Amino acid sequence: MANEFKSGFVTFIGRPNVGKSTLMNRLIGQKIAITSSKPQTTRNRIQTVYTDERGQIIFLDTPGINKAKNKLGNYMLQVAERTLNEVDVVLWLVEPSTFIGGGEKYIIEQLSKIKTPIILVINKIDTVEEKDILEAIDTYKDVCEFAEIIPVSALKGKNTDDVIDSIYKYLDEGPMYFDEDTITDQPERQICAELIREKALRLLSQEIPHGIAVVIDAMKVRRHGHIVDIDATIVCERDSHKGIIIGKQGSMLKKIGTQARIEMENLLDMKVNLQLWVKVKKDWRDSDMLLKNYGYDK
Ligand code: GDP
Ligand code: K
Ligand code: MG
Repeated sequence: MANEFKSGFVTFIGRPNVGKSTLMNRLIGQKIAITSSKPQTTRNRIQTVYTDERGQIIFLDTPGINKAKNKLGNYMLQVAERTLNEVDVVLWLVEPSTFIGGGEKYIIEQLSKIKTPIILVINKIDTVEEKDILEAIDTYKDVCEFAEIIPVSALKGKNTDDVIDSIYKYLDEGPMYFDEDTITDQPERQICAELIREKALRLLSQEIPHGIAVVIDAMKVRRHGHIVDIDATIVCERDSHKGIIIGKQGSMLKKIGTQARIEMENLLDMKVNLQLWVKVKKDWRDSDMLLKNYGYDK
């Protein structure tokens, strides 16, 4: 019999900065460039999709499981607990340490209530020595019932393939939920806007970037040829900011555009013709209407 196609849902938990985003990018990044992405009904919970010949893994975001301080916190906690119970595998990321802090203890408490297989991922092993890894394993191995314990470096890509292999052990036969070329439910437009914002954040001085938003005005694939025309606007709060964003004879805007374009071409797997504009909208951050218009209505 041919191998069955497996699929299932996986969520990451772990303290801030333990490397969840880095690991997620690493796991899905090695495979595919986006050529299509369709919004789904469960969209706000789905983050990324990994597909290979064995099956499909959908990585979900879990709202933080920090102690609840108010009603909203309580609600988030319930959602988080439900997510932990509903997924097929939980990946818990920790640092290679022999100290189990308060943040970890709270997570352990939550994990003790669920029946989902838990894979302990000890991340950032590139920062310590072999013996420290062993000590960390020793520290953690009995705090929960783990399906697997995997030391990795998400940053360097060390042992990250083992994470995928281990996840598959705990998935059953299932459907292909998304096209094999889907890697995220985020619309391409939004990712392209974020790429421009990221470049602006990195290239501009401190004060301006917080006052900017990026809007994709148009995104059209040319009918013949492998090229997409993208028009985008950087919105800022002051005329003086506009001058800085554009730079001497357009030099700053050109830099932002070039860096963003290169990443868009990788992402879309197409040539990109990017036209960037800069507009001033005073106080856009205080205007519900404008916030909505710029995609921040959540
Ligand atoms: P998150 O808050 O859990 O999503 O953590 P991030 O993925 O944003 O990572 C936080 C920081 O840790 C970033 O500066 C990463 O570059 C760094 N980081 C993540 N994984 C590793 C790793 O394997 N080794 C090292 N040295 N740094 C890492
Ligand atoms: K972070
Ligand atoms: Mg993160």
